[in-house]
Amino acid sequence: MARKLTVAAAQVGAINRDTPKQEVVQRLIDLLQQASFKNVKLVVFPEATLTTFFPRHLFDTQEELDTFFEHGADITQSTDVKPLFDEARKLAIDIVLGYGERTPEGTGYNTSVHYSASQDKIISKYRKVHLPGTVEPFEDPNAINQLEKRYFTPGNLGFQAYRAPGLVSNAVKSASAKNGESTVGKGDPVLGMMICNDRRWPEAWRVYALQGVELVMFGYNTGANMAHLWGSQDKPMSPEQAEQEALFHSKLVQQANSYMNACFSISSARCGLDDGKYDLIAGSAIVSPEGHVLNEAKTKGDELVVAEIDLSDCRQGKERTFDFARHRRIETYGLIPQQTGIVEPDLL
Ligand code: CDV
Repeated sequence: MARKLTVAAAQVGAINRDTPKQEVVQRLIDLLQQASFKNVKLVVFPEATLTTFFPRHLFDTQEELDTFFEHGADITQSTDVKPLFDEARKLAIDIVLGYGERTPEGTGYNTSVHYSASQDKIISKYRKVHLPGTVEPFEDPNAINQLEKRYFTPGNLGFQAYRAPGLVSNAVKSASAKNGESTVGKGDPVLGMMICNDRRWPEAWRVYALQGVELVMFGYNTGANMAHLWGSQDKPMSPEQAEQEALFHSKLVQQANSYMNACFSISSARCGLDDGKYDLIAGSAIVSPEGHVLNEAKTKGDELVVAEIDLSDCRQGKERTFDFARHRRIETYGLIPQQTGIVEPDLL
């Protein structure tokens, strides 16, 4: 049974430190309107979409830092961002949006939400688990910092898959399921959100895949040249080589994990040259469960990347190549939940 829908990554180009949120939100609305012309039902925006990627900066005051976060329990009511949710409702498009969340208790999270247009509410929230970078800035004043461990607390919501209503036609609902008949692969889409660095960790994908995930969605801010954070100090690369390498790894993890977990994926980049000097890779892409790139960004600016996907294409991988129930051998995977770092075998 075909379960088709048209989806998009809304890639967002340069945002400077002093760019007002209202200006960014207007750009996001423009992308949503383009999506509407192409009959898109679900749009994925990047990680921390609303501002420049602020964890690269050290702030003098908490007050200034707090301007980069959304406050309050419900982002759909946030004054600056409400027009985006209003437009999504009007156009009947679901959106996945990344932002800095400051909870009423004062905790900072790197967060993503799924707003359902048919329900007119947030139906799922994810808080980034794998926070890269450092707490303290690098000593080298020319280094580009990644202070996520300073500004955010690791996500406390786990990798919770969920279903989104109103995206595919003829979805089987619990009330209409016939007794004794399998409903696997027939209901509303099974979705999962991640954020940026999470995409490099196979455990995150596998936890979703164990819940039957059919589409994984994530935004990212990936530096094009982060010499202090990754790569070899002994084998320095040119900025061009470093960007190619970063793009290669981004595609590699998306394609490989989509294939190994038999799911579609949508990645959405915050990209371009922030403040004329902080370079972020582009490369937003929609990938199939067989690991093929269905469509990808051609620019390093605001761009909508669209593809029609058929969720029934996940069945081959889930029922044959990666039929977990028949082929996984959990009695041999004990180290995964027991150990964080590497323990080598004893020396000979
Ligand atoms: N925002 C990120 O999580 N960025 C990381 C970089 C800094 C390692 C990433 O995985 O792309």
